[in-house]
Amino acid sequence: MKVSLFVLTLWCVTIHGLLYPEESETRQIRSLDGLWEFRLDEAGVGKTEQWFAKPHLPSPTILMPVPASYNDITQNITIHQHIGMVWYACDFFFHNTAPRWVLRFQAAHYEANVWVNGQSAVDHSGGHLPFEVDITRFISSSASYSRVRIVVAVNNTLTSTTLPPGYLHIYNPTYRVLETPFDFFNYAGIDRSVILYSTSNNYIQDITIDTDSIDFDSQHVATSAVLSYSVTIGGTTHQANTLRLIIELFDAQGILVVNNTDSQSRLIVNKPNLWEPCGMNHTHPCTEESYLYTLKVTLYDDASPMNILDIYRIPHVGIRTIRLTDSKFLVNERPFYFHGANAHEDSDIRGKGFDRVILAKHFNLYGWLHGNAFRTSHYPYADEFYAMANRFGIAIIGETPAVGLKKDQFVSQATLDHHKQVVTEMISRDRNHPSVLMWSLANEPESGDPEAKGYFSALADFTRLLAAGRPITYVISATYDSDQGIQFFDMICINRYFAWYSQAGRLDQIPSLVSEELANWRHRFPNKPILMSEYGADTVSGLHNDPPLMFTEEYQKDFLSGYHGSFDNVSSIVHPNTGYFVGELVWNMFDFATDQSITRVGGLNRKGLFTRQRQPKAAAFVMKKRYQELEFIPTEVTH
Ligand code: GCB
Repeated sequence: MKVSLFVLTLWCVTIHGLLYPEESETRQIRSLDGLWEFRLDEAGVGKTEQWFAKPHLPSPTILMPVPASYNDITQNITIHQHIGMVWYACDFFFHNTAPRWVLRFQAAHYEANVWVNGQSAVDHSGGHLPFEVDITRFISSSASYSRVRIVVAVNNTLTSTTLPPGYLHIYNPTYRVLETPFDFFNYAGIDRSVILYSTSNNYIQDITIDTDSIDFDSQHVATSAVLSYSVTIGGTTHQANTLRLIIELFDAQGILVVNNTDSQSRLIVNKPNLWEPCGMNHTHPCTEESYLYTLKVTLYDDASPMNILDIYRIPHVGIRTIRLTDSKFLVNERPFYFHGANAHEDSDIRGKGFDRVILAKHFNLYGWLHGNAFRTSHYPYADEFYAMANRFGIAIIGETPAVGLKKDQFVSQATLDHHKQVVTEMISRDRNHPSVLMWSLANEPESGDPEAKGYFSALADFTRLLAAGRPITYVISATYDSDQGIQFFDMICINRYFAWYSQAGRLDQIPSLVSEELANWRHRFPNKPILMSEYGADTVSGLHNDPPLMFTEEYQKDFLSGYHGSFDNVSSIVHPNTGYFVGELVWNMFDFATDQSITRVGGLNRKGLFTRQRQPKAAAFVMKKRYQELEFIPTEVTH
């Protein structure tokens, strides 16, 4: 089929997914990661003094690794706790070997302004999602190579309308404090990779792919699946009448399964291999790979035979369905029970900086723990986390950076608009990942506030139109009888800290309090499954006491175990007919950095099953044993 002009003009009004930069026969990729020039701009004068137009940033500059948060790279406390603007710059030789070049930042926290060769190229607000700009126009097209300078100003100041919000208090010129209504350090800088990639003038701009349905036989073997897809073309329009597409789906062995030439259509896959979360009794262990297909899209120009313009592959197409009943979370029509631990993008020295060493260790520890799920608390993670989760069958609850919302935000149209923008960017980026099973739109808003009702009603209505087949939720700290917003969502996710933030030290109180809490939520919302999205206790590695006292390894073990009986009593897999509880996620997988405070020894939240250096505490072995046992609970097919 011809790619219509309609499709070509549509991209002007649609927000596209910013396809992950993949190398191909037609696309070159160049990493700009490395040591960049860096300096603070404490006086906030860089823009008026036009630092972006100078051959060097004014001294003093230091070398700063990209990607990394800048805070913990030096011994300088001023850099560690800086609030405001910082500047980065890098020069490189650019070889003019393709018609179109795109500069992409995988993320910069929070507000970023980018100049290329002294000219303003792109601005972005929001610290956890990618942004990119076509920089071809800034570069000489006649020379075969040229020197290019990129300058980036990054401002980490949070305000009442950023996500997450923050409040700057200026007590005097030397005493400024950024109050952050959330419990993690506000790491900042260019903390994910910077990439330059090429395309042709006409190029594949966006691809979406979803599993519409799967047919099963009486043994619950999948007999066929229907996938729907859509491809958007970007670029100059003069060739539109002669542009053509080929869409091909390959299996894991690289064998062509099905193809099509429409820009938007359906693919029927016979005897599909399904993507499944690991570690349920009927699937693969979490150390083995889940089944993935590859979608290859080829764009070519019919007017010039064999003129291939662009090739893009999505290497992680998973065939699977998601369906909620009033008491179960079904994946491929089998009850799925989330079990694992949430995390932060956080590690020594790097802060939030993306690092493949940390990524690989994270997933190896997940396999060791037999965890099959985590929430991207409290913001969208680097794309590479989702790619690994697709591969190993780890379920993800993708979360926005809306943590710590209260009345100030609920009454602000600017916040709601920005929240919608972030939801749109997150879903556009992550919708093709089979691992993403649900969207969480916020963490612990003050949802007992009457103003929360209208805010979350509007946000839920907006998100449903984009949700790409996933349920939506937000994570609740409010009480069951005060929450105003979750009525508009599909699932109840609650964070509870009995015997920690309340009933301190009273492990004996946990079972009755947890059971009562779950029963109360169920009573108010009999049609929504419930998940415990956080529970945990700070634990200083190596601190012991018997009987168990708070902060000891013994306490963490007994604290976590204390919750499990109550979970099992209403579990949707232990009690398929009466259960409604669909999962448990420990807070936290690793100790992580926070602001300094009297409750955070050494500036760390120590609720990790593992230390920040990724070594297990005693409770990690308790959780590993429990998760291994959970895998053997047989689950019943629902159709
Ligand atoms: C929570 C928050 C999380 C905190 C945690 C804690 O409820 O969602 O961000 O880190 O409690 O340890 O206090």
